[in-house]
Amino acid sequence: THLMKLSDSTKPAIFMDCGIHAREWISTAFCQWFVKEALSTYGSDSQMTSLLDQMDVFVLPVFNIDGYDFTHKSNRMWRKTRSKRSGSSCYGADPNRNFNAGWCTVGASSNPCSDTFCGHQPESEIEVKNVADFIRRNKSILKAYITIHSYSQLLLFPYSYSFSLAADHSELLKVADGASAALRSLYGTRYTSGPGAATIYPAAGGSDDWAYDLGVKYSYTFELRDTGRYGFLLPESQIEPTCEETMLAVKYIAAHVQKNL
Ligand code: 0X9
Ligand code: ZN
Ligand code: ZN
Repeated sequence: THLMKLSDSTKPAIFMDCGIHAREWISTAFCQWFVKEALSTYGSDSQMTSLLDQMDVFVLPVFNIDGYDFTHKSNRMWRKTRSKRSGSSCYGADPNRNFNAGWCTVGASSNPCSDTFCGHQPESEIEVKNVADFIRRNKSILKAYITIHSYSQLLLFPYSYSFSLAADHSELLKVADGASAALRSLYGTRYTSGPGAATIYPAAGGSDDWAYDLGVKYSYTFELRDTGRYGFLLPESQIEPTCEETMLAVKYIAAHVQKNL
């Protein structure tokens, strides 16, 4: 993706991506919703207006484009990228195991046919390399990294590659609990927040841990609806309510980041 930014200022920024995992369709729906909502409420919603006046928000709407396309055309349950490398007949690596954070030490597989294949080396996947390069290049302005997955209704933060607590653990937990409460206030959807390893499972090579260790303090992974009834096949009727409630949590995190600039 090529982009230009014409601006006389370098504002502090938030980076958000959706669709790291191909089959998590509610994730890509959310980034689209977020952009629509941001543009349509700027100027009327005081929080959105102040947020966009003070900060830039970089949105990567479909991180794993080839995988996403594959879920529409061939296999709805595909998770990984679609890269091909000689030496194996299997395609792709798990982009959320391919970042250079405790790479392939836990909760990841070195078998190219596994759904959690970590890749032949960190950042072997072009999608991961490009995002990592962008974040490295912009690290002085990036104040938050938010990545949207599904499903399980969790709000996770570092670490997942280890059970050690992040240096900012108590602040990250406090903000996550506040964001979960904001989310729940709309339709009563219950989220659990906590560090990845203890809350979902230990797994290395994730984007959240990598961004955090690079210095992006407010690093969060959302696991959107539901808790397993429909799983990745979340019905269309739940897209709008899921996006609306998730907006409240993302805005809560953004407000906290803004307050601490
Ligand atoms: O396993 C993952 O990558 C995420 N769960 S999912 O069901 N969407 O695949 C959780 C990621 C939590 N963070 C890290 N493992 N770093
Ligand atoms: Zn995922
Ligand atoms: Zn709305």
